[in-house]
Amino acid sequence: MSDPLKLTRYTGNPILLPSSNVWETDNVFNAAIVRHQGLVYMLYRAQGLDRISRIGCALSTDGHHFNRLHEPVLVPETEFEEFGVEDPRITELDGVFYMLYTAYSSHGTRVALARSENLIVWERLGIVLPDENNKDAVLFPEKINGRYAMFHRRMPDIWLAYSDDLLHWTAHQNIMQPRPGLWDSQRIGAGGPVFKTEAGWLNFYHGFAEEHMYCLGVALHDLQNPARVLKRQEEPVLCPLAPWEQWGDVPNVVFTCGGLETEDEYWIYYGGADHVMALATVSKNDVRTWLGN
Ligand code: BMA
Repeated sequence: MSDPLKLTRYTGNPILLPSSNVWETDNVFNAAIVRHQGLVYMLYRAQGLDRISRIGCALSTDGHHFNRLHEPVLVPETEFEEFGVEDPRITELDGVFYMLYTAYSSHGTRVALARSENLIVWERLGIVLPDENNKDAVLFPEKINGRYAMFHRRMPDIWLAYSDDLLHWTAHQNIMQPRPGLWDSQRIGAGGPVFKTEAGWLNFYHGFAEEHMYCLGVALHDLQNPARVLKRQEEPVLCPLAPWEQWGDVPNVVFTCGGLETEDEYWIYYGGADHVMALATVSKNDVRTWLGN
């Protein structure tokens, strides 16, 4: 048995802080990450003094240094978004970007879908899981057996569902549950879009335990049938240890909504303490070693 897989923090963390823009003076966190036309786009959840979540956008050439747009790209509009639009996860399918996000209102939390061709102008497609409190939904980067696939979260578990049009979801399956006594003992939720490897889909997910701590973990899902969890590490890959992860708006939180694949590494972007954005990486060699165990 080799050592457990761990993420390594980027030394320049945190990589995005709140700014003097009124809609993002308090917190910038839980961002989707996408490569597009030679740039890295970070679409992050932002909160100002009104505590309403909006989605801001920052751009980078190297994935480390970001310049932000001064206006948010998605602001609450519908009755389901009264308290905010939260935790975007973006997947590119056939040249179109799809964002699943949490619409939060007095109705509760709903999974909503929007589409864009440039990551700046978004068109709402609606609530995709009506009449249920749900969040942490993320689309797979390709169809599986001819259908779109997504993870979502029915408390406290990760679920899988399929669709032909991205709007109507069927074949819901409960595929992964919290593990008593471990760091993910209370509830779990998917992270960003899964990464494809020869061995399966790599899923960096979050888990929450009694001590009120959010950590990140890793699981591997079968390529043809992601409901089959082939491997799931007992230890977390990242827990709140750095000051910006332990102290912020909500203490002791690392929470991911997206990452990037480079030639040699996976880059996992995450919110620290619901307050800032940070980055941690893992080499593909280490992942291969972990897969071989
Ligand atoms: C979850 C989500 C995340 C948040 C986390 C920790 O329920 O709301 O946006 O980062 O709690 O507060």
